[in-house]
Amino acid sequence: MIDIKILKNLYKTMYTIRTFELQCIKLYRQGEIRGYFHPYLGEEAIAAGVCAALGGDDYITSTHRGHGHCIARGADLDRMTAELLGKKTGYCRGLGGSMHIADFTGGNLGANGIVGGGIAMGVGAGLSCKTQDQKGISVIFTSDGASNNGIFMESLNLAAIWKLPVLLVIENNQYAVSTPIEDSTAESDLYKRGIGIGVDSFQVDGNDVIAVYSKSLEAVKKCRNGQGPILMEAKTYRHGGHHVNDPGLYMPKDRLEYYKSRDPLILCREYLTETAQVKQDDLERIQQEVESEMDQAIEFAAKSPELTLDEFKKMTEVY
Ligand SMILES: Cc1ncc(C[n+]2csc(CCOP(=O)(O)OP(=O)(O)O)c2C)c(N)n1
Ligand SMILES: [Mg+2]
Repeated sequence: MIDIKILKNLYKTMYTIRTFELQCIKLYRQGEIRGYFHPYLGEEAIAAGVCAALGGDDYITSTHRGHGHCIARGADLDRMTAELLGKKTGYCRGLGGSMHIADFTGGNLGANGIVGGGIAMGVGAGLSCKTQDQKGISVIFTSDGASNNGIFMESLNLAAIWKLPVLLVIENNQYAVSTPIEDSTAESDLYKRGIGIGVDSFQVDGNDVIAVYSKSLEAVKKCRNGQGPILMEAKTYRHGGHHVNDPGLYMPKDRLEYYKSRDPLILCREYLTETAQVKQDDLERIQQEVESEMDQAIEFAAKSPELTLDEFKKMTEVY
């Protein structure tokens, strides 16, 4: 069985992502966060499970739905919340916001407003790991809609030819905005795309953090041993519409209810208490810890200043 400490950390990461998203949705509705906001609710097990299998030298590239990846890669909630609120204490001095947050110190090369925009960048990071003899590997988080962009096959094919240490993760939430996957591809098991170009490819239940973590450990090990690239398709479902203002009325109620009953946090809690014998009190302590970190992050962000026009001008002079 997986070490209890790791199991508790997987739960903590997912609970942190969930708490962050729910609090930021509130802040968005209060007008404190501007622009777009794509919640990761329901998909937390993927970021948590994959990132727990990584080491300090590894890189990730993210998507437009990237808060979960950033948190799972160890970002500080104070600086993340400040970034979303457009404050200068944020990771990108408040200029990146939700869709362009990056944290180079954690090997997070950034979220991306361009669907599929992180794929070629991630292959580039994998190429640098290999050619510059670095220890790290590159993990590319991408999505079902993005897998229909030409850049997806082009990049994966190059990674395969060059045998790069790349783990490409498709977060298949079965929608691209309001288009269900069945309307955009005749083969909705997306991992099969890798097989045709000689890439070790598999599917995993994206709502089961234990499964994601275990399969990620194997995949990361293979990448480190020069057996990359690897394609992982993690099947999941959004808990709501495409973005915070989309009620998602096109999502069939019974399907949504089915996936909500398989909420990754519920599944993990069940595994922890029933199989791993973790006490309910321990889980509640973790939750309280996260909630107070989040309260503190909101306070920090609210008190932080925005960049002044002069500071902004000085920054842009550099370029
Ligand atoms: C190149 C590009 N095309 C279109 C868009 C508009 N757009 C933003 S999100 C999105 C859907 C993406 O769906 P998917 O790749 O499955 O990611 P998900 O939102 O489901 O996580 C689209 C079409 C964009 N941002 N970039
Ligand atoms: Mg999708």
